Amino acid sequence: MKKRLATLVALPAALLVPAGAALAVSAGTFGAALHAVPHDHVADGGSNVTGQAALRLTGRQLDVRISATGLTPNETHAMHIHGVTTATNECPTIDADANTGDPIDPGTVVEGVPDGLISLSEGLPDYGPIDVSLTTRGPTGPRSGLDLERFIAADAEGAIEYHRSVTVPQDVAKNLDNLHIVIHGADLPGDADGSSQNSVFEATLPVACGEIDRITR
Ligand SMILES: [Cu+2]
Repeated sequence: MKKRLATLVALPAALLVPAGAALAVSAGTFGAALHAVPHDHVADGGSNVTGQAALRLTGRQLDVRISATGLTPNETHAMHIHGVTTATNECPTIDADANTGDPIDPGTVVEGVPDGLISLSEGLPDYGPIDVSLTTRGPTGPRSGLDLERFIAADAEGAIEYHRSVTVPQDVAKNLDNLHIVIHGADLPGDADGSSQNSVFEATLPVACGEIDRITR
């Protein structure tokens, strides 16, 4: 009887909470289909990374599962949630290949002449800054964005299966469906080192991108 009374007392209090406050705790499930970032197939060696992400949000806790194939095998791949939280962002199209001579492009770049690749900085206007670094251990903030040794390595077949629960900033939690997931890193045929890890350009090259959509509340 005592318990029931407590419930009856609690109910009116709940009704007094303004409607908007119900959204204060962000929650729901989200998904993203990861598609290859458009590149010239000669320039990127035929890279074709595809995958999917499944996200479950409870408050600021985000459970992230990502599977992808087609990655450079046996190498780590930086993965981030990107985007300006106050705007809807899109994955870049090949039009982003402006070759404005950004410092991350290789020495062979001819300013203004597209090289068939969308570099990290060329893609940034479309998919925005790093919001969350999907590392395997340690911090997950933007400053971990290029800590390659803490990102997942693809297996010998070029596949990844990532799972981690991360704490995300409030504005990321609230605007998750404005944002994207981007996977980086490709060994390009333009050099003979057989690795993406010796060059910032290759290690950060966006290879797959997927816009995050809400599935359930
Ligand atoms: Cu990124």
